Amino acid sequence: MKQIDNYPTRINETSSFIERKDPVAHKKSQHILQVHYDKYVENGYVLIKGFFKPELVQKCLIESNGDVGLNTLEPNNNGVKRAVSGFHNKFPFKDLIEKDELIDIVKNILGSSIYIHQSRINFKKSIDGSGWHWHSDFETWHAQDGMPNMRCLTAMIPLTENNNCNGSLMLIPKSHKYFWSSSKSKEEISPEENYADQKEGIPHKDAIKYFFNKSENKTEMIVCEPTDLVLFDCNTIHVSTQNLSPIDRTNMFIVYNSIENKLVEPFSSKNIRPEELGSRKIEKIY
Ligand SMILES: O=C(O)CCC(=O)C(=O)O
Repeated sequence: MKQIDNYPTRINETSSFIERKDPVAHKKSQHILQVHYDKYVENGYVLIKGFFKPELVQKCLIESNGDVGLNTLEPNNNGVKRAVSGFHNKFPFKDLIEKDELIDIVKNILGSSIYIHQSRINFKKSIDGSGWHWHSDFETWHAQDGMPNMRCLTAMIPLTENNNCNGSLMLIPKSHKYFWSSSKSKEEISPEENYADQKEGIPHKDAIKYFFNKSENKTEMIVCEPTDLVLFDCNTIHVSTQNLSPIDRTNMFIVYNSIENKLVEPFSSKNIRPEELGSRKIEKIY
């Protein structure tokens, strides 16, 4: 039976907005404060200070420099490593990713058992590390990976300081409530190319203005430090600019998906992306 496409994208000649059809959260875990849960539901993200032990975060930072997964290079051919993905079964990363309280929070928000759709570290090297344009992760995961619905979230775990000048993540509060359906691309772009340097699924200026207006013209830069945790919904619109500071900025991103939202055929792509970018094997269910 063909899966219903609740969020068609990269199919039509023009772009449009679609109201979100899925709940943002199902339940509050005992391990998250009410104020944090409410912020997550209302804004589509929340910053929780001091969630992890510094020693473990430091260990992950050190290990991230080794050969831990599928490497992606910066798009400008400078040979600099942009990201690595697919390391969630390896130590010491596994210890952060499987922290009981985190798993419980995510399972309650997503309202089911969960598995890891993607694990990645973005290196954002000093000066050489480029950024990511405005996008909703779900738009890509739906189009290219066949993720049916918005029942997925990302835990961002800063391994270094994220400050005002090293390309910290910026999000548009409340943008998770609407899906921006992208117009069809005029040229064929491979999934690998689009991952290293996103060209498809980037909302145009007027779409960004629309999201701004819905959020009372706000964006929020997430200034945070190692030991903090940022949770953001799969459809929250975000951007991340180049790191022009003299110090590298390294962040880990763990994408948890509901077991009731497993990948099907991509909704708008002929190719299946590598296992490291969109897991189909599901080695472990939490
Ligand atoms: O590294 C960052 O700050 C965010 C990158 C991003 O937007 C993404 O990987 O989807």
